[in-house]
Amino acid sequence: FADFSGSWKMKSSENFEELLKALGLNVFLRKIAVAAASKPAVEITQQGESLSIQTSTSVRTTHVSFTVGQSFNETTVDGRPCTSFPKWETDSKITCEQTLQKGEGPETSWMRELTNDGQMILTMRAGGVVCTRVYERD
Ligand code: TDA
Repeated sequence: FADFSGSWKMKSSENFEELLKALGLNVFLRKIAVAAASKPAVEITQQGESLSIQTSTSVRTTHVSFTVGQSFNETTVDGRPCTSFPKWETDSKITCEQTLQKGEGPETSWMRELTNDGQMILTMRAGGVVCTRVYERD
């Protein structure tokens, strides 16, 4: 399997605000989130199929640890508790479907892929909206 380990910085982001809109965030929170999310620092450690991902921004830092093939608890981008199920889509791509623990909302998922040229692509979905963020090693 691919090794996602490393320190990553974001190179480009598409549709992040649209994603937040699909999640129901009001314009005030969206502006704060978009500004914060424009400079994330992502730190990944991986051992075999177990990953630990810390994403730091000025307003929020999240930390998730999971093993591909096993469900785990995390939160959606808008902070709602969900159960996630990560699986290998290819040997360099993890797809993760999320199920809200309570309440209703659009279907959400994320995907992380390591490209041949060493970039990482994070794709996040909410309903029909797809946000794509490209990272390179710091
Ligand atoms: O991994 O590139 C990523 C996604 C980073 C998302 C950062 C979100 C920042 C703040 C969200 C605040 C939501 C407002 C309630």
